[in-house]
Amino acid sequence: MKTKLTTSAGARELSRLVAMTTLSLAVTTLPSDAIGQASDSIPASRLEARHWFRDAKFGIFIHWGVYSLLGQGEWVMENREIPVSTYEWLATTFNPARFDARTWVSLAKEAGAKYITITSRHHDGFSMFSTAATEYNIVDWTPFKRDPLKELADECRRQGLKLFFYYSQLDWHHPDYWPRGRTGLKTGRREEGNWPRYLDFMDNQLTELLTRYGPIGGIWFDGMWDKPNADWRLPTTYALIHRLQPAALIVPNHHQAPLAGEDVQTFEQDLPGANTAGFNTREIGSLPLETSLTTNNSWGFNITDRQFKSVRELIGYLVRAAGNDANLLLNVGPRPDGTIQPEAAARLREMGRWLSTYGTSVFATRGGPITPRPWGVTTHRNDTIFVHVLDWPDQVLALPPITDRVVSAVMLGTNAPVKFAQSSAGVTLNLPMAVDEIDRVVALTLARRR
Ligand code: JFZ
Repeated sequence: MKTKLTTSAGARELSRLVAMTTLSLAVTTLPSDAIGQASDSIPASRLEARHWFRDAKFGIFIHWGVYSLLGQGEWVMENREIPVSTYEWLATTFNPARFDARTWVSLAKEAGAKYITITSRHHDGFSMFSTAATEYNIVDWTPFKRDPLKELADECRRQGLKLFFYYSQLDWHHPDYWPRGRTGLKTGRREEGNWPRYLDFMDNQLTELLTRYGPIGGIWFDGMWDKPNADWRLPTTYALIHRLQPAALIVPNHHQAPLAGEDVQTFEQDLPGANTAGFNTREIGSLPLETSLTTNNSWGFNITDRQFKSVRELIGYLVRAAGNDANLLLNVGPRPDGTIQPEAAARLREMGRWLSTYGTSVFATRGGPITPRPWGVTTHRNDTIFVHVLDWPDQVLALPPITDRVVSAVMLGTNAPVKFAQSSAGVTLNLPMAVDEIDRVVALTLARRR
């Protein structure tokens, strides 16, 4: 394996290796009786939380930590082979004076997002919250001395967004992360450690995250792929989480078919079922789905990454995710001073502006009766099917047959009637030719609720 890895290429390289061993992971680390989460034993509050999650459709992912200081992404410690001692010094300089929870949450809200998922601890092992489990945390280790997660949790509650905590199981700093996995091999740590003690450390931190921040949306796990054959004690950890907050969702980023106790199936840089990124499973289960996406090509702040996706692309992604019955978790990597890059903020605001008109065709919908097509997708709610025409140059669009009778068709936004014809061969729509429209959304009203 290459030792120098760029963020995405590195992760991709790893995941190819990981893919070969994932099956054994699923089988060896999860005795079937240990988690025992048959669907009928899931409490109503969590089923309700899953339902909320499906309706939410749009979340903001935030990668923010000590690595933001260097502006080279969240993998900089690994990619530049920074030893623990040097990185520890770097961490003493973290002082995001311009961090303001209200600004971040307001932006997420303006974007139309319903939840935020933020890095509480990434692979660099630095805790971005107050914790008694290690001094290596933002309150005890830095001049900042504040707990941004607490400020965000309070602000999210005020503004009605849910907050999820990303939590890395992989750690490039902790001495007890041993035996080592595929990464974190050049950090100058002693070649010894106590794995069960590391797992206890994680459980202690998770206990803090689940007891000190009020009700949270859930935990977004990442990093098991570093040691696919290790015993991660998932049954214990998952049971702990479900005991402390029965409604908190467990969102794993292991890219396998879901394991017992988990609530959401995730995809990364790909729509469900697709696998252009090379590390996603094509197997789609029955859990709520979420797909994460970078705004440019980086998760953590990258000062030279100018490859921001256009508003059209981002909205297209959100809509196609919805048409695939999945949420979009769209990432921003705030700068070390605590501000969000204007390029990202502007795009989020534009998405919010679009959603203020078209949100009804996205939020609280489910994937529609017509499976995703190159021209676009369908979503549906009650007696309405929303046809999202994203990429179709023509006026007439022919849809395959829909079982219910269509009684009316209008353009969402203007309510202008759309001529249509329904036969056993399908439904043809006569669309207005608006060349610059991001998404021509046609609302079809059916004779009855589906
Ligand atoms: C992970 C992290 O390594 C990355 O820094 C970022 O936080 C992203 C959201 O998640 O990237 C991954 C995770 C899992 C795999 C590949 C990349 N995987 O399972 O192959």
